[in-house]
Formats: sequence, structure tokens, C-alpha cells
Amino acid sequence: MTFEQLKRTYDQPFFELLKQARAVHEEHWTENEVQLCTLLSIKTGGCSEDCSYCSQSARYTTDVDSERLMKTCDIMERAKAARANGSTRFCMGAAWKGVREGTKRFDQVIEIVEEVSALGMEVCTTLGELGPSEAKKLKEAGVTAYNHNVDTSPEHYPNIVTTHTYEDRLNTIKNVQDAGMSVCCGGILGLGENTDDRLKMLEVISNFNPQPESVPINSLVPIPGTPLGDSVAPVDNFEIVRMIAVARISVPKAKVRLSAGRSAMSEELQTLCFFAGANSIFYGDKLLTTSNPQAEADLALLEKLGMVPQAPYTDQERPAEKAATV
Ligand code: SAM
Ligand code: DTB
Ligand code: SF4
Repeated sequence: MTFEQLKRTYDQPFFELLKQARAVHEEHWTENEVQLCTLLSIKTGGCSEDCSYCSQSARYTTDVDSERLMKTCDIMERAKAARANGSTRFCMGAAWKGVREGTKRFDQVIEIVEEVSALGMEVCTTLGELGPSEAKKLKEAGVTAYNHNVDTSPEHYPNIVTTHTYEDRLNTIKNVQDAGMSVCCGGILGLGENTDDRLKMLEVISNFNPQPESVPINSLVPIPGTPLGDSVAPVDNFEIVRMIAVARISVPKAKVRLSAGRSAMSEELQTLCFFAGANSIFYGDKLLTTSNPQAEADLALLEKLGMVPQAPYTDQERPAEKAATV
């Protein structure tokens, strides 16, 4: 969609916007179903980049220490537990600028992906920048989706990150698409951007060809010690719901994932987000380095709403094929 179309959609009276988003949602998705995804930080902290919201940048003093890449057997334990708890997607994050073929850590990641992908969940990784050959190798190893967010508008991005460019982000996304992986691409609300920046971000995302398979919408979790740790006012709740609705309308076949920031959201706000088209959440009490609602609380909320977790994939149903047919 163009910026003007997105703006017109966003600026409708609240209930008109929700009605439109709901209609798009009902056309493309099973109502009342939410995908549960588990996140694991397989390599925490010590990142060279200066993303001003991030607990893991080595440039800021935060509570997060730098750790080594986790061992494959420990990751497998967490992945099996995630599957047993009803997650259908396992997302592994690493605090790297990127990964390069021919390095020990890339070989280790490939081994991890090969093992995790045998568990029959969607396998998502977010490891920073990728070139064409790294993307191809990850796809061959069994990665179904690659998360690489544009995070905000092209104009606002240099205010948030200076160690890489928006263009660098778009190049990685292109390499992911060319390798045949699904793209998971979204952003963060609350980086000091204005509404136009948010809509310009959705303009970029909705114009990817093909459109992304998932769009995570994060709300900033302020991290003490980072430049955005205490300086930015939280985003208005109705603006969050409007953004979820416009994401649903502009990328109709994507899972819209209500991502970071749910710990600070009321049940009522999350419910409005589900109504507006969010149909995926991170599940489990930790995101990468910050907290997420307790699993029991999430299940209780879904139950109150008569919503159900997306059913696990069967042995015959490979996640990549399932993702391609929705
Ligand atoms: N290093 C890789 C990268 O930058 O793509 C992968 C990990 S990075 C932590 C993944 C995403 O998490 C970021 O693009 C951002 O959208 C989100 N994120 C990180 N810190 C956050 C915070 N404090 N609040 C909200 N979202 C955050
Ligand atoms: C995404 O868009 N959000 C997730 C996932 N992709 C990797 C990460 C959220 C991180 C929140 C801050 C933290 O826990 O460090
Ligand atoms: Fe590093 Fe990713 Fe955090 Fe940026 S968002 S500092 S690239 S881990």
C-alpha cells in the first residue's frame, strides 16, 4: 500500500478501522486462533552494533552480560520443552552484527538448525546481516523463516542506529527472500518516532515482494543504560491498536505478532490487539533478555476470550509447506 492509502486507513474513526481489519482477518485466518512462539537467545550480549533500544549492545552498560553461543544440546532441551508446551514456532536470536560462512560460529548455527528443524516446528532465526550464501545454507539446514526487522521508517532509522544502514537491512531481507526463506519483518513502536514514521515503516514492509510471512509489532521495552532507557514517552494504547489494525489490513496473509512489550499491556489492550488482527504471540516468561507474561497468564487470557493456540503441526505437515499455503 502507498503511504497515502495507509494514512487514510489509519485515520479512519477507530471503529471503522477495527471493522475493516476484522473483515480482512476473517477472510484470511481462522478466527480465535493464536500462534504460540517461543524465543530463545542462543547468543546473548556483547553486540558490536549501537541500536539505541537494545540491552545487548556492547556500547551501553546494561544488566545484560556477554555470553558465548549456547551448546546445541542445551538449545535442543529448550526447543523440546517449547514444543511440549504447545509452541509451533521456535525462534533463536543471536546478538551479532551478522554471520559469515566459513566461521566456526556459522557451522555451529547450521548444526543447531539441523537438529531443531527435526522437531517439526517452524524454525526462525535472527542472527543479523546475511549474505546470499549464508541465507542459502540456513535455508538448506531447515530454517523456515528469518527475522530481520526494519524497526522504523527509513528517515528515523539513523536517529536510532548508526553502525549499519536501513539499506543494509533491506539487502539482508532480499537475500533471505532469494534463498526461499519466509521473511519475518516488523518494527518497534516507541522509539521517539511519529505516526508518519510508523506508517512509512508499514509502507516499506507491505511493499516487499513477496509480502512477509510475519510482521512482529514490538513496543519498546525501555532498558536502563541505553539511550532510550528513560527518555521516550510510552505509545498511546489506541495508537498501538491502530497500528496492529493497519498491519493486518496492509499485509493480510501475514501473522501479525504482538511481540515485545506485552508485560506492560493490560489484558484489555491485548484483547483489542487480537480483535484488530494480531494472531501470534511470544509465549513463555522470557523474550530474549527481558520478561514476558507468565505462560499460565497467557493461557488464562486466551481461555477467557474463547481463543485457542494454533494446533501443533503433524509429522506429514512440514512447516514450510504449511506456511506457504495460508
Ligand atoms: N541482532 C539481530 C538483529 O538486530 O536483527 C537479532 C536480534 S534483535 C534483538 C531482534 C529485534 O528485537 C530487533 O530488531 C528489535 O525489533 C527487537 N528488540 C530488541 N530490543 C528491544 C526492546 N528493548 N524493546 C522492543 N523490541 C526490541
Ligand atoms: C522481534 O521482532 N521481537 C523479538 C524477536 N523479533 C527476536 C525480540 C524482542 C526482544 C525484546 C527485548 C529483549 O528481550 O531483549
Ligand atoms: Fe545487536 Fe541486534 Fe541488539 Fe542491534 S538489535 S544491538 S544488532 S543484538
